[in-house]
Amino acid sequence: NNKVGVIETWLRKHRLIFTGATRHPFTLSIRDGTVDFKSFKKWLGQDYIFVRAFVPFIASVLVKASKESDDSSDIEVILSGMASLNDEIAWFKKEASRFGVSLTSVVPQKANVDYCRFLESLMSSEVEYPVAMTAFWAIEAVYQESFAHCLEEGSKTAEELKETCQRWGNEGFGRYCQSLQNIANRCLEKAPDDLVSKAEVVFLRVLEHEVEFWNLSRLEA
Ligand code: HMH
Repeated sequence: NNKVGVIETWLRKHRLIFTGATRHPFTLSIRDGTVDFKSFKKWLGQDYIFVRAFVPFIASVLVKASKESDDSSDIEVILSGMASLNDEIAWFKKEASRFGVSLTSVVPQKANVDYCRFLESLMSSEVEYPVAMTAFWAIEAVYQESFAHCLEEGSKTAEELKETCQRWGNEGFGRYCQSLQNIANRCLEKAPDDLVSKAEVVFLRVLEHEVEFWNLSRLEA
């Protein structure tokens, strides 16, 4: 099957918007070694809150898959995503203590609250599996692309931040994102046009939320 997937088509069509999310000034500053550690700490605290809200979202995708998917291996991929979030939450706690960030006193900023609210809207049983799966893939793909770029040849990422970049930029996470993309593509190929359009809008909304989220790292924000 050498058909070009729906997602590849979107990535071409919306290249500039996708690049806006995956080559944001914050992650580019990690890559070129100029990032302010205060910005990094701000992002760390906010992302911990986001990741906690991401767990029930993934659980909702798992429920949709168990009811609507025609391929039982979807469940295993989604479940592995949930398992890695378990790891991730422990990692956030460790990393926060290393950087002196108190996770219990982090106040969620507006962009974070808005993003978590968006996730909640996608948890509704009225949101179809292909649409939710598209969002899931896009959310993970932005982090994968952003942090893999910080580890590429020629990057000047500070030693202290390499572990963070590895978390989302490693090859295994890349393969996991590819699996999510394959699932989303397969679902979208069988979906009626109106659902595909709906998923495309959700994809673009994720990219907007991701940019706003990176913007939270700005100290004046
Ligand atoms: C805001 N988007 C945000 N945080 C994350 N941890 C991910 C995506 C990837 O899991």
